[in-house]
Amino acid sequence: MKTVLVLFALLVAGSAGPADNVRKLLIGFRDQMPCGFPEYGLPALAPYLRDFLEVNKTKIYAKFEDFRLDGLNSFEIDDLTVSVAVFKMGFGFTFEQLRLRTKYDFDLDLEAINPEKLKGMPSIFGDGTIDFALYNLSFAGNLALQFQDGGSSLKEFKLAFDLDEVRSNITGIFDNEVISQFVNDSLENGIIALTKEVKEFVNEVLEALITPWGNKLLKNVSVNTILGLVTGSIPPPTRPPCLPSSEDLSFD
Ligand SMILES: *[C@@H]1O[C@H](CO)[C@@H](O)[C@H](O)[C@H]1NC(C)=O
Ligand SMILES: *[C@@H]1O[C@H](CO)[C@@H](O)[C@H](O)[C@H]1NC(C)=O
Ligand SMILES: *[C@@H]1O[C@H](CO)[C@@H](O)[C@H](O)[C@H]1NC(C)=O
Ligand SMILES: *[C@@H]1O[C@H](CO)[C@@H](O)[C@H](O)[C@H]1NC(C)=O
Ligand SMILES: CC(=O)N[C@H]1CO[C@H](CO)[C@@H](O)[C@@H]1O
Repeated sequence: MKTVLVLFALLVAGSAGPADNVRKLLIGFRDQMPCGFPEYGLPALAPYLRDFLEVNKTKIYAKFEDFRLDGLNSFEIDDLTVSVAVFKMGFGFTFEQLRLRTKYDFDLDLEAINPEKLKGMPSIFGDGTIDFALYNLSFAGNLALQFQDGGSSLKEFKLAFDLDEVRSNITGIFDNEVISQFVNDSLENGIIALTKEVKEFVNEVLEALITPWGNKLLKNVSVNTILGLVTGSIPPPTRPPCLPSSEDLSFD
């Protein structure tokens, strides 16, 4: 019975292909980012502002004040393929500009993280300001969904990132101007030259960070909802127009 319904949904989906429907959803999401998604408990994301953020664990202390991230809505969709039959999607996004500014206070005890391998390593600390921008940060990858208990989750999630340019002005690293200058220079000139191995490591870290978050989001989303959104039989949510707030992306 379910299969018949699903096939029917596919047949009546009309002329717009699944990739077009997903593209529309993503663009609707992007346009709404300056206003946020109160129905999902998400605040405004472009810019994303937090007065205060603090992490205080045994190995790491981090505090951020006047945290501001601009440009989350600066992404373009380069590529999108949707295969409804196997619930797979391929994607490519480019964030034209992302800029992070914040006051920070940071202390990371390297030795405590791995007492054997990092024995004798000094802790990494700093207290100052961060102004950091990324240009043309792109993500390409694919995902596949699986369904259980009326919800869904990621069965597969692969990601590869790339980057054109970095600008960095972080002050107060080790409380030392020369070291801060050195780190900024290394970030600006070193990240782009990242070796394949380092990139693969970063990709894996990103996959590990995003997967639980994605699964949480998908937990209550049924196969029928996904099919409805992808085939266009469930129209994207309509919201009052969201006027973009002023973003400040120019790095001085
Ligand atoms: C972090 O937590 C520890 C233990 O709970 C506490 O002693 C310490 O004062 C906290 N540090 C800061 C900066 O709040
Ligand atoms: C970002 O990509 C666009 C399009 O390829 C290009 O015109 C622009 O110069 C790039 N920006 C940087 C900072 O490399
Ligand atoms: C770096 O940040 C500091 C502190 O905000 C500021 O005084 C300085 O002008 C900035 N330098 C550059 C090159 O942007
Ligand atoms: C999923 O639904 C259950 C039951 O309705 C609810 O308790 C839970 O908070 C929901 N989880 C998410 C992530 O929305
Ligand atoms: C605080 C600091 O040293 N900022 C420097 C970081 O590096 C860039 C690039 O060399 C400089 O422009 C900043 O002044």
